[in-house]
Amino acid sequence: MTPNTLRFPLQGAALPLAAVPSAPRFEHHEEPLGIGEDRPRLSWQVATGLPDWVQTAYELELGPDEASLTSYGRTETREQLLQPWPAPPLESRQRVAVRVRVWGNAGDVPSEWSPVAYVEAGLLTASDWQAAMIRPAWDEASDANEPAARLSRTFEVAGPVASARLYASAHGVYVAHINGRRVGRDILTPGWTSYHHRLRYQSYDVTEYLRPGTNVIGLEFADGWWRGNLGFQEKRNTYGNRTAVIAQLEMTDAGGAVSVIGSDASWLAGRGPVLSADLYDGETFDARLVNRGWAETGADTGAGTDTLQPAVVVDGFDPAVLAAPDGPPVRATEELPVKAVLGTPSGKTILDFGQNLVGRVRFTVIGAAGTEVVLRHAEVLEHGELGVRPLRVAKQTDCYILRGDSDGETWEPEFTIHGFRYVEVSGWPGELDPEAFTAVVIHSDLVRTGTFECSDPMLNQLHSNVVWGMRGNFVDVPTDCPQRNERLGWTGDFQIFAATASFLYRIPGFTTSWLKDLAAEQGTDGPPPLVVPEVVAEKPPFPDRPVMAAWGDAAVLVPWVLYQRTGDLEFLRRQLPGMVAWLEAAARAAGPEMQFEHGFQFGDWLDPAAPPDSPGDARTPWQLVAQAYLAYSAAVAGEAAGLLGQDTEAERLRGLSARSRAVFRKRYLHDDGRLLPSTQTAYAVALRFGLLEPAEHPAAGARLAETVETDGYRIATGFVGTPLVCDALSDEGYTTEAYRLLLQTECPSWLYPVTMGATTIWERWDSMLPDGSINAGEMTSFNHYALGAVADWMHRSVAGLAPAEPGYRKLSIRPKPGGGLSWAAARHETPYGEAAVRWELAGREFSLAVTVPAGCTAAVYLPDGGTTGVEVGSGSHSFSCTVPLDAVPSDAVPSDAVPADAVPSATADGAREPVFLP
Ligand code: RAM
Repeated sequence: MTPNTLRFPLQGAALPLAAVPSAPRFEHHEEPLGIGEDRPRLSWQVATGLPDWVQTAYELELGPDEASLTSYGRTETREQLLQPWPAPPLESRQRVAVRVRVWGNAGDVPSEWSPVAYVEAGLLTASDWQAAMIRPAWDEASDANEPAARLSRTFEVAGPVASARLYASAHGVYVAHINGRRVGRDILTPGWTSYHHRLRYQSYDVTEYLRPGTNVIGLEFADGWWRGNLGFQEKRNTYGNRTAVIAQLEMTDAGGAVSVIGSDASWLAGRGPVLSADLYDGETFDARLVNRGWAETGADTGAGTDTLQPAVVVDGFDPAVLAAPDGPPVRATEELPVKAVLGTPSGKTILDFGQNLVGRVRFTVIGAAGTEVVLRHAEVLEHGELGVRPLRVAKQTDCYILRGDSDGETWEPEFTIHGFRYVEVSGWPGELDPEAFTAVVIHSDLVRTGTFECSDPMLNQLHSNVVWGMRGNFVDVPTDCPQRNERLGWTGDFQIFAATASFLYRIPGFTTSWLKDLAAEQGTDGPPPLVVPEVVAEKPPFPDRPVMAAWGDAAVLVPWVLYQRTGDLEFLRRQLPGMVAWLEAAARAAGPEMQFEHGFQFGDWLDPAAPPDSPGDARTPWQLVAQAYLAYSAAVAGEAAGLLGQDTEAERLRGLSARSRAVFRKRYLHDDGRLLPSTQTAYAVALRFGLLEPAEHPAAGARLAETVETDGYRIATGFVGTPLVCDALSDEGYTTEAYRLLLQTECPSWLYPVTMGATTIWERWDSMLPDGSINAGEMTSFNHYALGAVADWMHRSVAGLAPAEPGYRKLSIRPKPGGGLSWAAARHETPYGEAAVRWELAGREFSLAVTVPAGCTAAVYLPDGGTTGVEVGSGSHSFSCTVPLDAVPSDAVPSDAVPADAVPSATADGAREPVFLP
């Protein structure tokens, strides 16, 4: 199990007075076994106690193993990230050892060699697949969940196996077993992609699973995303009405001879103990049938082969669709014990795990064969009972039928996951022991890279809620919610959360995969789908590919954020055609006048003023939102095209941006500098999206601050305005107002849910009403990461840690103390290594400690009312200053202790973070 704690691989207690490079990384892979790139780019971090260290050159050595490495010469560059593969392209299955050493600006002595890292290619061409996609021959119902099927065969192994790989995938979700042992720790493989474009396969090192003599290999598989319940339209069979698997086991003996066992019509099909399994509805498992359905090796299963039938080959399956993963698999990452056992008014028993999470429950039980234990999962209680209404039709119910083992039997479902904090248990034999239950937390096994803490426990809880919201919704694709019959890759949600996510976890591999699907689904004409992978089109109210600002803008802004945070231009290169296709579609929808008028868009979705049954009815019209986004996204895409050297395209896109900006100004900006409508979202987009001239900023900032005050320092923004409003305020010098908004506890606010005991971010500010009843809206999720995007402001502005150049090669350290905080701290493992900021405020004395990774520099801005930054190189630095009055906690300093002339002008320097603006 991967601890979900921050790992900063290079930071020891004392850093050496030499440069120590890390083992190279390959593309954005965490475990580079079975990768799909034949020339993976290489990156490394450098740990050093030498101050201001910058690389001046590197040397790579590659070879088949550590003993036979070849140098590829010295390359003079400061670049440590994503350097080109120096050797001939990898062939399928080829395994290569790589190490690096570096020279720095501290003298012309090379570093020690880094540790060796191994990379291994997967099956790079369709012709590498000898195996067939196979399925059981029996008839199946297409309108209900089917039992999970098993496909297996026995085979002989002549002697010791030197090395073995299993390559496998499925239509459905699968788990492979070899000789009774589950292969690997991955869950819900092959994961969810746009299956008709890209079906992932997994590669496993299974050398240790094999033995001389008779062996058995089998894959068990269930409906999953392929044909199970999927989406809010109550659809099934989205990708097909038959599940199937493909598996290719390649074994190499000591002499190098290779034998291959591939799935084909000789495999045997059987039904196992999983009577039904569905991502939304849950799993039913009959433990009395545990060994049923596998081919037998003779002694070890005892299930009888008489029920097995031959498999059939799936017609027309083209292995060209098979693709290696770009990001990490879904896995169990943490376990939580029961926190409390609750009795309900109606006499039920409920387990409270104390944390809203995504995963499932494992338990150990002793009882008579045939006893049925049923677990129902939900995120909240209502009137003391399980609150299942927000789940809509998703049942989230698991059922286990005991085999009657007197030593006890342990079970955890395999082919389902739930969003829950509470579990209602029925049918438990005997007295319920809370220690018999464990919640298993499941999501994409991303490396944690960011933390935030401060002196305010409520803000820390809010931040924890953001992290848990992300964990629950990063399950192979970024989903809106993890519990009801939805769980879809809504583009808008990820668009607004991508920067926050990039700080908290290492997401470039995960996002590469999702963006490939977005591009594949979008094609080169028209908008991307509303959800990726696409499963909602064609049915009202979602016509095929509508233009939907903020959602469609994911095609531009997600790759842009990833470029900003990683420095990887490939994000822009791969997505530029989709950016252009989206912007052209948006421009077409705006008509010849480039002005949005008719139709429907989500707009500032879920503005708290919108009625529960009409979430698009925001106080800011969608036309304003669409106009602003078109201007902004076209500017970003123009910047992207420029970075890629496509100057004509860049000019064209900038022209498009300018036209939309002009329409925005003409239509919404009035002579007195006021925007009409004068809403928080209108000012936030105008200020943050570069729609105003510099001279117009102070007035607009003042109006925004006024509006926020008039709105009682409560949230008056939806999906679009909420992630921007604190930045818009603090950019213009209204940091105090931004803190008042952030620290508000009355509904609607970020902290109201915290006062209600929330442990994740909610979809609606009042998903739970103050009286403990659940909001009546159709969409009332208790785990929706989108509105947690404010954490990005907490990282960049409260703590003060932001990228100033792509990949954090230059950091912007600009803490904005306020809100009564006496300290705040953030850490982030940038692509170069750990960056850290911690500040303290005692009275008016502000002190700041900063860590800058090797290879990077930082511009440090102190909250002293000044406007110029101090440039520093890598290493640890301390600063201090006296802060002006308005940043001091009101209870810390008597107001007459500060001379009036210490109060700064409202705006520091109007400078904006590079994260949002091109
Ligand atoms: C809801 C989703 C999502 C949002 C869309 C428009 O169904 O939960 O958060 O993007 O609506």
